[in-house]
Amino acid sequence: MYCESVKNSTLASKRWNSVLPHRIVPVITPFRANRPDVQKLLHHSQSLLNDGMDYLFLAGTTGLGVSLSPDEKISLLNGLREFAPKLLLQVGTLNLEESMKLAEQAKNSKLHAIVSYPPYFYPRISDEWVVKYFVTLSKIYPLIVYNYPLATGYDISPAIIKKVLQNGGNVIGIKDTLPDLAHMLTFKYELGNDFIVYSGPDTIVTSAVRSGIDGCVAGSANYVPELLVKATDLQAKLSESIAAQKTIASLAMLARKYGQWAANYYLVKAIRGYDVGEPRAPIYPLGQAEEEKLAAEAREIYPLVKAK
Ligand code: ELE
Repeated sequence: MYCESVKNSTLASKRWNSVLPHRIVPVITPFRANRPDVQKLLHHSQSLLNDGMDYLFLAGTTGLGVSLSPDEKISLLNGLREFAPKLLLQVGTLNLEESMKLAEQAKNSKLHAIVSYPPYFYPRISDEWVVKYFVTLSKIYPLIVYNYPLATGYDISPAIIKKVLQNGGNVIGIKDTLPDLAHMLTFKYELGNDFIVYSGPDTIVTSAVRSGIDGCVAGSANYVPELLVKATDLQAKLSESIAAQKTIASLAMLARKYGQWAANYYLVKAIRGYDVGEPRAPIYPLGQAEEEKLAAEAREIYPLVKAK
């Protein structure tokens, strides 16, 4: 039953022909004067696809998706229409009707798949409600569950996914953002090899793909996609992949030091040499001095960083 739903899904049927692992970038949403700048998004997205990314994940955590209105999310989709088969959209919100509309929009736009957090913020919600939520959304369009317990307060287990599938839901995979490879592998072991598992943390991409995880969704791909490709290249020498992984981890740690959700924007500018606007409050832009210090520190870690 579950295998059938996986095989019938858009993502899975493409997956049979596409080369694993998948490199997915949770794209930054560029803002200008507090509004999404779709032109900058388009330029950044094209550039990331050119540099080896297989899919673009819109309105995720790095994309500051939870602070976007439904219309703004749709404006991102419309701006990137030409890449529809390569797009994933985060549709999870605290308003189910709104999430369902986004899922419908994803379906109409023929996106690759939708992605969703569980209902977040409310402590102690029952598994039954989480199951209902995912069943509802995945009946509209094939769904990848986004597990990020640090942010949502809720850890998704293989048992929850099984219940969604038993209730007619079409969950085709999970994006697991926990620095815990064993947790990711449990989904593979319990749901079978056809169930897609993507690794979320930037710091373990090489270990993840070398262990049979299907791909990575890495925020650092916004500024070093070439390193994500190297770190996840199963044909590369392991020592080369590990070296790329170490640099990614150092840059991701540097981003955390400055506040990663804002720092990501400035790392794109410092490393890739073009402007992706700025974040939106409550994620605040870095000041000029901080931006320069971040760029200098990034240059120490990754000498290819473009001098301004
Ligand atoms: C990762 C986050 C998590 C990527 C998104 C993503 O941004 O939507 O620092 O490991 O918690 O889940 O970047 O970052 P860390 O999917």
